[in-house]
Amino acid sequence: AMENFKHFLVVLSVAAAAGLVSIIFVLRWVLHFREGLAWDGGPAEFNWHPVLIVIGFIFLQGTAIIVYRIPWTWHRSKLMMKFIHAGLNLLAFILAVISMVAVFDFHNAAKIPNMYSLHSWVGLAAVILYGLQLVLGVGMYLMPFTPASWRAAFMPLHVYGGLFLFTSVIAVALMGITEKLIFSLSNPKYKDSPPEAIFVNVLGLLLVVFGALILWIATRKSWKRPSEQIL
Ligand code: ASC
Repeated sequence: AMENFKHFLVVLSVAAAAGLVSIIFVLRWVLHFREGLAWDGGPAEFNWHPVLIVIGFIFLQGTAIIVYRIPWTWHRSKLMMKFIHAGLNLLAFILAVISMVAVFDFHNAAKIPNMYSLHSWVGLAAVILYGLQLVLGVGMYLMPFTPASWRAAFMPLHVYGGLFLFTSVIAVALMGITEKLIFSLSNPKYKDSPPEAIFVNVLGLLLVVFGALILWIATRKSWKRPSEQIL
């Protein structure tokens, strides 16, 4: 049991480090290499998009997924942990919506078309399905009158849906990063590997590592909340 706990701590620490360094990297990307952050219809408004996605849709969603696995929360009530899980996911959803408003605003001001790229199609689908997952999750697991049989029947879909959406969001972020580097690097171009290209490629790698570790933590049966290991 002690060995199990130590392994959990190591993986959680590396995941937290990868997540926090990703946030530092996306901030350095927009503040040092790009136009900074502002809400003015210009490129600095677009820059809220990657920043809010990495903080909300990736880091907070990843944290929400593994909150039930944290041993020092196991003395808290299940209901309290459900509120934290739902609250983090709600915050992630709100930040994802704001991050999309920043893109549409910037596109419209600069007369760039909306919703033509694969990044935008899969990304919008992910935000819509995430909203659906949130509404169904609250309805199923936070409404006191929902029958236990419905909760149990829906749980495999809720778990699968959550892991699928989290994985999809990371894939969509990698497409967005690639797009942005191809669009914005000129002289030297992306293919010439300027410092920004290398730096942002590393950001993409960090997002993959964070995703891989969250999925690992979420799928270890022996790391589940004790009352849940029987399920
Ligand atoms: C809940 C809850 C669970 C599931 C389970 C059904 O509301 O806290 O762990 O539903 O009871 O699988």
